[in-house]
Amino acid sequence: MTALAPQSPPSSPDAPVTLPLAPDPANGRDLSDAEADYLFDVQGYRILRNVLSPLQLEKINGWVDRQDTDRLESGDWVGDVEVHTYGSKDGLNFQNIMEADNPVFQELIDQPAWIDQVRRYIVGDSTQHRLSIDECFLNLRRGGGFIPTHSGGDSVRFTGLFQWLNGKWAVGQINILMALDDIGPGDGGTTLIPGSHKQRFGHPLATESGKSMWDLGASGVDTLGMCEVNLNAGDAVMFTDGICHGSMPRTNPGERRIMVYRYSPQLLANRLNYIPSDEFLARLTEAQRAIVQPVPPRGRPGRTLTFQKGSGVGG
Ligand SMILES: O=C(O)CCC(=O)C(=O)O
Ligand SMILES: [Fe+2]
Repeated sequence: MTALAPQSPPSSPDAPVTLPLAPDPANGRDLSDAEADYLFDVQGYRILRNVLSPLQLEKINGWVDRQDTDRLESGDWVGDVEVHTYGSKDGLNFQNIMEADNPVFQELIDQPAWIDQVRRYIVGDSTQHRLSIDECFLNLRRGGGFIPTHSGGDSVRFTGLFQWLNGKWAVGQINILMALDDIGPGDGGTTLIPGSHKQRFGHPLATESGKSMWDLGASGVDTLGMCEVNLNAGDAVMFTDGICHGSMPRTNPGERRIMVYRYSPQLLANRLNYIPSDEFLARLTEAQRAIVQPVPPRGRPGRTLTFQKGSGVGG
């Protein structure tokens, strides 16, 4: 990993580097919109502090504490929330977490702390495009676990689209990754390479081996240029899905708890295609329903849907 000023010098060229909790180029003052846009454009991420209140954290962690996480496995359901994993090491995901039986998960669909920023970069003031939730999950990760490095500007993925076109933003996906407890050294923090949503070359390790960083199982430690994002409980990192990112391995005892709400224009199909339940739709506000189901499904009246266990869910 490489060092980011003004961090203390790493002990070796490969020593992990930690991104500042709140990048502070303005020396404590709030950034103007132009400054914030500039940094988001060139860096591809933004740290959002205290976006979850202590009460929201308590409700979310309380929900997790009530789950039998030692016994649950991929393919199980907790109400309308599906237990899932993207691979053996990335831990347990509670997918479609917005339907979990506590209103806090619903509240976060249009959480004021981030929704306007997200909307602005993805759909702006367009009357044609609508904002939608692409995926939302809560992730638990224990000893040795990490998510391999993935994404980067060299790969063609619509979720990685990041453009300023004809005077407007056109961003394909923005992730809000929230820390549910403090995430520091050894906790398996998210890692990213600032600016790599614009990279033109694949990662050298992948190019040399002819395999993707994901298939190589490269963690943040193995990925040149990675920086570790340390967060306090309630903070979030907002990033374009086009940035090259992954995580450090979890080496501390216990588990890392995070949640990710991903937003996209509605033209990008919902990643795992959970169909919102009628009960859930009924309790959403109009603004939330517009994000959860921007275009209601159409079909012959009376037709019913058949769901297939496990289909389409995987890394
Ligand atoms: O688990 C992490 O820290 C990163 C998750 C991730 O890759 C994502 O949210 O896109
Ligand atoms: Fe990712």
